[in-house]
Amino acid sequence: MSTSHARTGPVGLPEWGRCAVMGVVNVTPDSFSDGGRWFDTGAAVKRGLELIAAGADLVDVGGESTRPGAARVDEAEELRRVVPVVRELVGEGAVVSVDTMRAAVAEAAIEAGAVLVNDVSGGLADPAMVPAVATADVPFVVMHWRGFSADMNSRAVYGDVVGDVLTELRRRVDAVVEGGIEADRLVIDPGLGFAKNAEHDLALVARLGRLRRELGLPMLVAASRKRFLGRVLAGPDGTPPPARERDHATAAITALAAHEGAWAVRVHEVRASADAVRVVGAVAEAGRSAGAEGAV
Ligand code: PMM
Repeated sequence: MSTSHARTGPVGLPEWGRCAVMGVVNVTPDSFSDGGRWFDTGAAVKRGLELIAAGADLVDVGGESTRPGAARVDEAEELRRVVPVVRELVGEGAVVSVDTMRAAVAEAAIEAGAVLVNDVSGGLADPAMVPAVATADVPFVVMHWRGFSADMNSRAVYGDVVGDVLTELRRRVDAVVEGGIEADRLVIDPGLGFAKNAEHDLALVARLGRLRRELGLPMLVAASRKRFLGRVLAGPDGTPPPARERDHATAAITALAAHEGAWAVRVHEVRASADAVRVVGAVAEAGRSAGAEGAV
């Protein structure tokens, strides 16, 4: 496995020179965090363009909900939801990634202009995925995943969550490289909320820098509106705020992720995260200048 790259992101995508902001376009009736608000093509495209206007560097289009307990959508329906939205957003000049576990959907989205495949199963759900991405030669997100959403909560069992996620991700990265995807096309993702409880997610966020350094690959962090943030923000009676009231908390994770050198964050509301990334960049720059002054 390759462990270092001069680039900060995967080969095949623009270099943004800072943590990129990926805006989420869920073309689903049942996503846990935005509840189907962007379900038809026109509304989904409009949402994608709004996210770009708010500062998104790329948009991630998905047609299958992966919220805990979610049932799978069939392939024809997923294609129907995703492909026209990808095509229209690409036509508007957007950099588009496709969030899918299916090779056929990835292929159709790439054909429609998508330039990144974001597979939450890291190629495990569909054996045709890795060969399809290898052939298309596009960047690929390998997320830590232990099984489908229907029963993933029962798989949230770890000895040492950070060590176990590292080991399992490393194994997956080796497998996809073995399967023909170039290592410099890969992005890793700790898979917050996937077969993980709030303590697991927080422990992983606390060690983002270690995950990035030890795997030596660009890292995507997708904490946006997730349950662990609801747990952190819960009132005295333990009731978490609804998903849409977790955007400030999401921006806090963006600042931490950017500080730890994440390649990108995946978020539902872009503006606060784009601002957080700019602030982290300005502080880093000031730190470098202060360091240089100190050296004079
Ligand atoms: N989480 C969701 C969907 N897609 N992709 C990546 N790479 N990482 C994630 O953690 C991830 C993802 C689920 O969240 P949503 O339903 O709010 O989009």
